[in-house]
Amino acid sequence: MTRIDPDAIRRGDRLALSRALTAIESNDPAGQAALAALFPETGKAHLVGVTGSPGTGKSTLVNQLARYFRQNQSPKPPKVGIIAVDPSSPFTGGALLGDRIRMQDLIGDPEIFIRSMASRGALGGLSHSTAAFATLMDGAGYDLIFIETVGAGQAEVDIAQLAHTVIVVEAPGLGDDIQAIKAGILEIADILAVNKADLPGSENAARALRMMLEMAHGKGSLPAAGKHLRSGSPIGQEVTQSLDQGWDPPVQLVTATEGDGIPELAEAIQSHQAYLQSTGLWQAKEAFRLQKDLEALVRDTLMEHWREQVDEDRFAEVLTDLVHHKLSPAEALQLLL
Ligand SMILES: Nc1nc2c(ncn2[C@@H]2O[C@H](COP(=O)(O)OP(=O)(O)OP(=O)(O)O)[C@@H](O)[C@H]2O)c(=O)[nH]1
Ligand SMILES: [Mg+2]
Repeated sequence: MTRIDPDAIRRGDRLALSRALTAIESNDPAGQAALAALFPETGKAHLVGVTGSPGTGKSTLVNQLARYFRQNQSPKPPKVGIIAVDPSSPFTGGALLGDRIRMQDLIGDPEIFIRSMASRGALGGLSHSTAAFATLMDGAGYDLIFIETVGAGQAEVDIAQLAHTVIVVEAPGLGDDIQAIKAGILEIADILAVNKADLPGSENAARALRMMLEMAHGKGSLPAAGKHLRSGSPIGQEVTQSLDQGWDPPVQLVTATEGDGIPELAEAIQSHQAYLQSTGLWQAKEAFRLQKDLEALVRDTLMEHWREQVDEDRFAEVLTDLVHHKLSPAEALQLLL
């Protein structure tokens, strides 16, 4: 086990933070030890998820937002952390390289910390590691943390659970917008950014999204911010039920490459934060995420303990009987536990 000094992370030592993140990724207990030491001081950072189809301009957008917050927020600009989650790294190595180049102009700023993550097989899964990354950055004093994920299946559900604010990035010419909406992307969006507004079709895409939103958030439905809190969390339920004022996800046109629309997007991010804090949803989201995170961790840990204890031959035997339909899954479970 490597030794990582939590005080160094607190002081803003980037190398110490970097080493802690690496330890988390590789299941080195030093990572969790650092996290445990910092944990009491965390829970302050605003976690902003940025998700959407590949190539919509998420990295370019995050780059611009980070710069904007650093340059235009007085008196004290926030320290900005960026986590680029890459769930399928063997296939998107090129994209990651692109991210590095695009994010290059942020690198000179000592108050911006960028880290990409390609973690599989970590206890608690990818979302657990992402949460741990965010917590460590929070402990290192980063006030605003962007988490970029490619919106594909589970990843977008995970980001809705982790982030306080979810920005869904769309772009014209990437196929059927309705398709993206079907995939549940509207469910999780607190803010919709239609990027590449310099290209034809962006106005139409924005209009289509606004229409879909109006239908989805019509009378009687829950506000987007509370939606994914409904299931499984008693705390979330209480808060969403007591909400008398909802949040209407804005649809904003941006041209990330030029910086057009970035100030408005930054403002929407801050309004959403204020909304969460004034309604109690901020705490509800935090509680819900910690609950889900703990459950995933318990599940993985129990599974690991069980695999260590179960007799390999016995397991193979039962599995063979299951495959040959001599045992039902429930009977197999009875024999193994
Ligand atoms: N025309 C135009 N191109 C843009 C804009 N924003 C980004 N791009 C281009 O779109 C491409 C993809 O941008 P990225 O920022 O890497 O997109 P991404 O969503 O992070 O991509 P992945 O991480 O691979 O999913 C790049 O070539 C950008 O230069 C924009 O506002 N207008
Ligand atoms: Mg990217």
